[in-house]
Amino acid sequence: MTNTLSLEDRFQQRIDNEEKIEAKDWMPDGYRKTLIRQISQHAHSEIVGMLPEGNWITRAPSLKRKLALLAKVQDEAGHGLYLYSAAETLGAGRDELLHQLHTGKAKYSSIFNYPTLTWADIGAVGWLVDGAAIMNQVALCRASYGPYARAMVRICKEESFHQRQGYDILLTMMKGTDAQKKMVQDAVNRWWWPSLMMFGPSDIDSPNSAESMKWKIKRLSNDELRQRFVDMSVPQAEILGVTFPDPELKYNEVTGHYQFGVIDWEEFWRVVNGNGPCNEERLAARVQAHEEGAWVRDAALAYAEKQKQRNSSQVA
Ligand code: BYC
Repeated sequence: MTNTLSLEDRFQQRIDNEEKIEAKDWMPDGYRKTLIRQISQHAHSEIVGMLPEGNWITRAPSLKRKLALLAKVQDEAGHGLYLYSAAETLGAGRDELLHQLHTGKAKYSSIFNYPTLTWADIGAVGWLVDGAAIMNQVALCRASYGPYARAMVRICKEESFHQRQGYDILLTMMKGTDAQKKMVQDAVNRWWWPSLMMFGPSDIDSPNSAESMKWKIKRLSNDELRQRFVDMSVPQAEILGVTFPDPELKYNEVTGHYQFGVIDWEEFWRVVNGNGPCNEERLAARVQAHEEGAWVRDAALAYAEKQKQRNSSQVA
């Protein structure tokens, strides 16, 4: 029997059969474009995500806390690099992606446009922001595109350490003075809603979801992941002894889930569109770091050229 399936149908069949798609396989343009969009936004998020925490490395309260925070921030740089590499396998040049970030054309996670005001914010970021990131990224370990899925496995292992170091910071502070406990509650109040926004718009307002689910890039919808995150976080907050700033948050016996209040989507879009509390500051810091790092890139290129010349003269 001759195979009369179109390239698109055969591709979808591979996806439905849970086969991984690899860099050199045929793929529809839309699949490639969606992956480049999502992976590059994810890479940018890791890189910009270093800034709110980097701000506290010199002010960490002990040597151990400083080491853990340094390691976490370095991990995030590593995640950005794996993800830019995964985007490169799809034909997206790193220079072009960085140009889009530096000129404000590329999106990155809304969450990194909020300030880290106290040491408790570093705990809240680890617990809630990394917690939300893991919830989303564990599902991405099963994404249909091989290079992305494989990068996610290692990233998730590291994120899990990040979340625990954040929770540990908060647990320690909650055993401290009243002022420290107040600081923790204040940080949780400020990070809770932005963490829920990390999962993206509600499913009915999520234009990319239908195709991404069909292509098994996304396995769970924005709302499903957000609900799982709320269900996971409430018992953790109880152990910690903090509350979430949502009077409507309560357990629903019928659904078996915690129901929560309405997310301020106006705030979300304001931040996504460049008008959050720290958008300008974050972009300026990235551009400055890129410019100041030019000599490193030049030196690496000069070294690579030297190696190439040496190797070719040895062959000759
Ligand atoms: N912020 O159709 P939708 C980390 C955009 S870093 C900004 O649902 P999609 C960490 C979305 O891009 C964690 N924009 O989109 C690092 C789309 O715009 P475009 C970052 C957002 O892609 C350092 C439009 O809204 N994680 O872990 O199907 C320290 C409509 O949305 C956001 C990832 O990047 C947002 N929050 O679903 C600590 C995970 N949400 O592109 C921790 C990978 C939505 O059409 N990404 N938008 O112009 C994803 O899983 C998906 O891209 C999303 C959105 C679930 C985020």
